[in-house]
Amino acid sequence: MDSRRVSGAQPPETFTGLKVGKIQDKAAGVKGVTTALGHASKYMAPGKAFKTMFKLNQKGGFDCPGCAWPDPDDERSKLGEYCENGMKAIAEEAQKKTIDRVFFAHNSIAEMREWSDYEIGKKGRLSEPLVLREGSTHYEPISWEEAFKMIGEELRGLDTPDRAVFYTSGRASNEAAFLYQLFVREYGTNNLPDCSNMCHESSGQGLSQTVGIGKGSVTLTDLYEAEVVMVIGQNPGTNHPRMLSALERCKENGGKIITVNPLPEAGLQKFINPQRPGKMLTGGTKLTDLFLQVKINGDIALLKAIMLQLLHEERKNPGTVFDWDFIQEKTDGYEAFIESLKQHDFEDLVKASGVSREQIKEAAQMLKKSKKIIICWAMGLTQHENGVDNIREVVNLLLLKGSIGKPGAGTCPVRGHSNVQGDRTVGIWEAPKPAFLDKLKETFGFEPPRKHGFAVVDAIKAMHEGEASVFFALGGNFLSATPDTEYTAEALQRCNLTVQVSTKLNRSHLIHGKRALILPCLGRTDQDMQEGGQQFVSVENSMGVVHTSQGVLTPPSDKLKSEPAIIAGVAKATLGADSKVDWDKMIQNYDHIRDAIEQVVPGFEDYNQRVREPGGFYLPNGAREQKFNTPSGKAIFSVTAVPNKQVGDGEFIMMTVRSHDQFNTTIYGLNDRYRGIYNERRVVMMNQEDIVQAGLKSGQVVDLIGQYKGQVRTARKFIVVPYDIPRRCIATYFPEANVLVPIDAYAKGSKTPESKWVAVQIRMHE
Ligand SMILES: Nc1nc2c(c(=O)[nH]1)N[C@H]1C(S)=C(S)[C@@H](COP(=O)(O)OP(=O)(O)OC[C@H]3O[C@@H](n4cnc5c(=O)[nH]c(N)nc54)[C@H](O)[C@@H]3O)O[C@H]1N2
Ligand SMILES: Nc1nc2c(c(=O)[nH]1)N[C@H]1C(S)=C(S)[C@@H](COP(=O)(O)OP(=O)(O)OC[C@H]3O[C@@H](n4cnc5c(=O)[nH]c(N)nc54)[C@H](O)[C@@H]3O)O[C@H]1N2
Ligand code: SF4
Ligand SMILES: [Mo]
Repeated sequence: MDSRRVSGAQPPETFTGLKVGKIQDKAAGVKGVTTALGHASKYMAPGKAFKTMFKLNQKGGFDCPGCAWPDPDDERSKLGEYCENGMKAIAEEAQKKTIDRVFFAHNSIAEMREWSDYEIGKKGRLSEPLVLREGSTHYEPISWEEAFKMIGEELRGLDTPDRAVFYTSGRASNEAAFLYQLFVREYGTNNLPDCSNMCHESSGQGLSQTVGIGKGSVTLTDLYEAEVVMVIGQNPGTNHPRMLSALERCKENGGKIITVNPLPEAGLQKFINPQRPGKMLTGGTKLTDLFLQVKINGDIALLKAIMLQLLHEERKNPGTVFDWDFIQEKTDGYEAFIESLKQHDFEDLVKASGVSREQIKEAAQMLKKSKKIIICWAMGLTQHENGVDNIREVVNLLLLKGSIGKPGAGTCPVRGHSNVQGDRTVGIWEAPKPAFLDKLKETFGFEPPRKHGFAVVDAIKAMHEGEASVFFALGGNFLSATPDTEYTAEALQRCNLTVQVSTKLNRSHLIHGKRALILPCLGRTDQDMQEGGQQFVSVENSMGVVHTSQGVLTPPSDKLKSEPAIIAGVAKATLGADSKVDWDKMIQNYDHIRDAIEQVVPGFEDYNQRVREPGGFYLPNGAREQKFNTPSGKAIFSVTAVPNKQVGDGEFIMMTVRSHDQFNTTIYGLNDRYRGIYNERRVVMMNQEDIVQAGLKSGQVVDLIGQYKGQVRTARKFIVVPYDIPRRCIATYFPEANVLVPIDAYAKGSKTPESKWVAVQIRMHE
């Protein structure tokens, strides 16, 4: 299959000049702070940089637009609660430069498609609404009024609302997200795919089935108090940097850390806390006590091997390893689970995991004595065919130890986008629960659609097959974040209208439908003035705390609208006088939106009052109190199979990961400092012995070829970098390698694309 069917859908193949350095064994420290400040001062006005830094993640300040890691409930560092990557996220958003009609008149879409993602991101903030008219080569200005009218007419003209797709990325606030789903459901569809479909959907499914809530159960304080924290399939040093401070506190309290990863990620080995100067002098804290270098997708085998070992110890000394009171009173399915576990051969599991028998036994020893265990995870577990089972297996281990719903113990899926969890809480979901829809109906008096809508993969297919013809995105970069880039590009191009609500230019603006709109919005750092005065929004972090976020900077252009205001504009133009919602009132003062959320979503009682308390409030969480919202009211042990996925001869298992200099598809820079890879993203990390065996050399240029159900996908021009990674496993960066992730390869039960398991061949590039 032609590797580039849609021009400019993938980033260009040009190299930027690889430099390979040492793999780092520690994270942050002075280097982190200076890098952060360097970023801030390069792209932001100096006053702005400091203003934002000291307001970031402070009570009453704004929420970091980076990841969803929570802020401490108690005292917050005077030096600022931020990290290197949080500062990069802000510098990226609060750029001095803007782009407007002059820029777009100069640069055709065809020209912009040739730019790298890094270049695209550095052009500046979008500053006025833009339209691409049918057959045109350039975006041109359009008034807000006219843009809303165009969308309204297109949506009203569809034979069914189900022909429109409404995507959300996880940066949208609770207020924007609630209003968006309200509009979409009043319009008549549940087609609300979101980035979560590609992210923690497997966690949501796995946790709901077993402990009755699709979110984690722990708080930050629990992490400080845990006896053992397992960090599995996650790279916090890069993706959740302030988690390292929490792990440091855990260690200081005597806790132990086990990490499970195919790569020895820097941050997990050793951490120098930049916000504790005293600590910096001592060389930092060693975080990981035991590193288990698992094969890609060897986690179920590993967890089963550990549990088999625990069972063995429990049999030797009954009552000393498992928490029998908890198992008997609070769980279902123990017997069937143990029966199935016993069927596995320990040595087979050892082999399938890729970890040594001695290390597995050591892990079991550490867990055996502990009563307070937390397991943290992210994409290394969720983005697999067996992603849901991975989570269920994690829960099995915690249940055996009674390690959930008590201090220092529980589940900790670490969320990605800063409000992805809140978006789901307030209704962004293609598969809403009937109770939620009933409440919408009761509150607003319209009949919400009951049929489930499209998740991300289904939405792409529907557009590709002509079943959907309008694509609307509230944030994100759909083209580059989704799997099977060329296929997705074709899908978007088949739409009649594509609309992107965005802060910055990205590739999804350049691969568009027959007509396209860019609607520029305020970002987290911007002040949001409405008729009722300056507004704040609210977000929910990874641990279920809802708190405010209020921008501090003057917006880069007076032609920007807030996300809620854009949604209200589209809703009015689409639904007209028939709408049951007073859209103007909602926007006049966001307290009205919060009042509506309070009426519809349980747990938001006195929302407006409680969210104004410094630090916000915790949402109810049954699992945190051992109240499991399952049909039996008990937590459920699961029987899972060891994945039996093999690659063919000469094939490798590829995982796509983030570099240290990116936030998803936003490329801040070209370095992956901790991994010692500089100035290049088109690399493939390979085991040295595999390189030799395949007749390749370090620095060689190769093509990656995926064969899936008879289809061939190619990603050309990647440079071989020898790396400490298990045999037959390779790693590339997302989004360069997304073209190789087949649209039909996704997790059973959650439809999360298998971005961490792609079978590929490696060929010398000719
Ligand atoms: N700076 C920065 N911060 C971010 C993001 C970003 O792009 N940049 N993205 C945000 C988002 S949306 C998300 S979802 C999170 C993502 O956070 P992570 O999940 O930490 O991100 P990934 O780079 O996808 O890394 C996955 C980790 O899992 C490991 N891994 C891969 N396959 C396996 C496996 O089969 N088993 C095990 N045990 N490990 C495996 C990889 O080696 C890697 O260390 O970060 C959020 N925060
Ligand atoms: N191969 C592979 N693919 C993956 C992953 C992987 O690990 N491997 N990870 C997946 C995961 S975990 C996720 S979450 C998705 C991410 O998918 P998305 O959320 O769709 O992607 P982002 O790159 O985070 O979106 C960045 C864009 O959002 C816009 N933006 C930024 N801030 C704002 C804002 O405040 N408002 C609005 N309206 N727009 C804003 C900017 O225009 C920016 O270009 O990607 C997934 N794709
Ligand atoms: S850990 Fe995440 S939320 Fe916290 S400052 Fe860093 S990027 Fe922002
Ligand atoms: Mo994510």
